[in-house]
Amino acid sequence: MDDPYQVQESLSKLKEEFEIALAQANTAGEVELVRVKFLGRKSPLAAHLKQLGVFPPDQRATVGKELNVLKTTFENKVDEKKQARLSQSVLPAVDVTLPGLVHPLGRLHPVTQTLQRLLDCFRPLGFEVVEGPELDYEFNNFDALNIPRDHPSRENFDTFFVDAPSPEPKKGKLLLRSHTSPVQIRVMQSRKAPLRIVVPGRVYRPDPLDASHSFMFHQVEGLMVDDRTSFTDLKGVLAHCLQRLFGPSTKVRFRPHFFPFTEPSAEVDIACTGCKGSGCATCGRKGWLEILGCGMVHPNVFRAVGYDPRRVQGFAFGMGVERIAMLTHGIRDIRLFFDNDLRFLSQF
Ligand code: 2U9
Repeated sequence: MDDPYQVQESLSKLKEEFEIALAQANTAGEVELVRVKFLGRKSPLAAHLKQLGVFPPDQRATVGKELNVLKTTFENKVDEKKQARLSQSVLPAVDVTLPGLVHPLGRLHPVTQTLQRLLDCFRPLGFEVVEGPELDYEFNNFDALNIPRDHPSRENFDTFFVDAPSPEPKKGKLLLRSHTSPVQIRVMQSRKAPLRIVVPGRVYRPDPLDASHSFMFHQVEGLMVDDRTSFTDLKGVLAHCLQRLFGPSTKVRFRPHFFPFTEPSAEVDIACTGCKGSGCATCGRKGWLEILGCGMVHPNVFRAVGYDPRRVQGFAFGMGVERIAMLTHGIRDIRLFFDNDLRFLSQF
């Protein structure tokens, strides 16, 4: 394009295009794009400036001047638009009379809440809270608890064995504990009597999943060992805690039962919280709800940990935390605890 008139025509078209593009640019980013398009290294204006040399010297000054005027015009208009956008984006004044933002608070899971309430019943009676590994040896989970390898009671504690070599083959295979009792075994192996401990934690059993069974659930177990500890102590401690949990007038009954690790053993019921004993759907018309199991520690358990059963006596108990949470809140399906649905969880 070596004709100054042609250049002038092209520049006035360019100016028109520039005006439209700048008017349509609404954000700082869009204004910057207009600047690059009309003033950048690859812009038509830059191309014209590069071609100035094709004009004879007398025309070159005129065309050059026109190009420079247009360049300055573009630059000024882009700057103006940028300034205007900056002054518009100043934050609006804060209305201090508006109510504050409410930040939603998290809460403890209903199983954790129940677990803490249970532990709080035993702490004031001198019971220390102890935790231990979820992965343990066959010896600690079964043998030390008077559940020998061929004993039919072992079938009640169906087990997840771990497919890995045992670091201590003398203690048997590795497994996911089926109750928290192996922790009490570990405590007795490492400490002398007297002992008062409560042991909370997850336990694992390969039960098919249904409304009342989960392959993982929580237990609280307890153990008291002293030179003289009686079934009366056991009844007193458990009745006190159950009445603290379910109300001072809650009726408690002990039914004879069998556990390999305690002798004598009992299951403990409370009068149904739904019907107060007259019979309803919650208690299956029995009037009573089974809450926990307990008994006097079997002499073989003391022998397995190196305690002398002629010198010490003890009681033990165990309960399922989900079961107690279900009874307390009238929850009919254990799976609700593990679905992590906030519509359920935020009710507690
Ligand atoms: C040691 C000695 C004895 C713990 C006990 C129970 C009775 C019991 C069940 C309740 C419902 C397990 O969660 S559940 O399925 N537990 O009935 N547990 S006595 O006895 C022990 C523990 C450790 C050294």
